[in-house]
Amino acid sequence: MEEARKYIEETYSKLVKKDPDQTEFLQAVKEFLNSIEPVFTAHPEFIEQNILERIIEPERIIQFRVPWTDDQGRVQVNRGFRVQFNSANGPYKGGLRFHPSVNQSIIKFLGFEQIFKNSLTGLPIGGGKGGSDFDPKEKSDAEVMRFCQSFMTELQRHIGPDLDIPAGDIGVGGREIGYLYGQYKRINGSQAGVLTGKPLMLGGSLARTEATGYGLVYFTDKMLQNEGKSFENKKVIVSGSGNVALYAIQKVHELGGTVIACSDSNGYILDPAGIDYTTVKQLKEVERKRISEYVTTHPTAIYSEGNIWDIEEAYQIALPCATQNEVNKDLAKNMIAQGVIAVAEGANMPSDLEAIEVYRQAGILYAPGKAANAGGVAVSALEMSQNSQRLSWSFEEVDEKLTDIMEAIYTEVRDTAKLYQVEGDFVAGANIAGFVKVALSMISQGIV
Ligand code: NDP
Ligand code: 2IT
Repeated sequence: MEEARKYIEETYSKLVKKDPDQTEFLQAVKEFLNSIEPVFTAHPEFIEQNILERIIEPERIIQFRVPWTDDQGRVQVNRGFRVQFNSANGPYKGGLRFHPSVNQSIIKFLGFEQIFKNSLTGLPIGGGKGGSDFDPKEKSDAEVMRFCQSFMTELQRHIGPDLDIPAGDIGVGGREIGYLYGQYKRINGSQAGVLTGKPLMLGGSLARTEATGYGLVYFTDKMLQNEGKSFENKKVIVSGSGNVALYAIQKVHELGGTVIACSDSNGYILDPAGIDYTTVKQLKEVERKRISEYVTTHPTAIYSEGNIWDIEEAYQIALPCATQNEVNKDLAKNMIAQGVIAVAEGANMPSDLEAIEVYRQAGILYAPGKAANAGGVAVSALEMSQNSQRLSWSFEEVDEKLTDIMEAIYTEVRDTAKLYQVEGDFVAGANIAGFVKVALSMISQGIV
């Protein structure tokens, strides 16, 4: 459809003029725009309503100073962000990332993808994201606490249980959410539902910690089953060793696969006997150490510096669970050369646009993050439900709901791709299915 193509191209070039330096945000928008052209034949009203230009513009961006005092008594200053991207489907929902690389472009790309991911869950949540360039590594608990208190002192005026509900992401886990929650409560009075991913004793949900990694593996399993395949006897590589990676490793082993390697930002470990999940959990979740330490208790494993996707070792399934753009064209080609048949993303945008093209050319199964890693935010939404009802569901109950949600997302993404005549293209399936719901919801609310 000529008109749609022109509309898409014009929208993108306007954005490039406005935000030329926001490379990650432009990349996420480009990936989205590249796949949604088929929508406009069925929905010409999306052009009349200028939905694209509206959806790529955040409803609101909040940026603030976060001053705090380190253990030496020096005053430090970080930058805080919250992007309230789209509330058509419900209150803004999305994590907070604490990492030195955080800037407006990164928070906007994450917030943008969150809109469609949250829409895919089928739960009533809009999209948002936030964070800071604060680096929690090598900081004492007291420093992390003082930082979180300062961060929340500003953020609290912009969020609320029916308005905007942050959670974790890179560098933000139960410890940080606990400190953030404590400060919110101190300023506002008790509000269990204002953050998710809370420690259990503060009203957190069972299975939230595991949800993203488990959900990723449930999704991947469905995708494999559809082709008559499974995790059974497959060799798998998982990048990262944080929250998402850890529980993905555990679930792959439960389903009969063997994870032979995982990583952190310094390097990777290769253990052909299978990565020992309990050692990684102890090292990364409890002791906050480097993955290189794994080899001290597992002498058969090898530690190497560099990118995990450079590994030359036969394996079949790749689960990137670390960070954006960790896989480029050459690394994607290397995956294919090692025999990879499926890539499913636990991280947000871990494959760059050229890597995605390599997967496509090779004809392998490829599940983009906004579909495959939606289990985390889905269980966050279940945490909100439990908080509102003053109930807490059992681990099994939450895990069962998570399984159903991931299956429903898989089916919707697959069937949407088929419906729009791009069968097997899960990028298009996820973008279109997520987008159409949000666009219709925006139109029903008028020009706001
Ligand atoms: P964690 O902070 O728990 O772990 C992040 C992992 O990725 C660590 O092993 C970290 O290594 C590694 N990593 C981080 N930055 C880089 C980098 N620049 N280069 C190489 N490795 C890096 O975060 P999560 O596990 O929560 O998040 C991982 C990914 O999953 C992110 O893309 C996040 O957005 C996404 N995600 C998270 C969800 C959640 O519920 N937590 C939900 C959906 C998606 P190191 O320790 O050395 O920094
Ligand atoms: O990227 C993500 O979906 C998350 N970091 C989880 C967000 C959430 O609100 O649980």
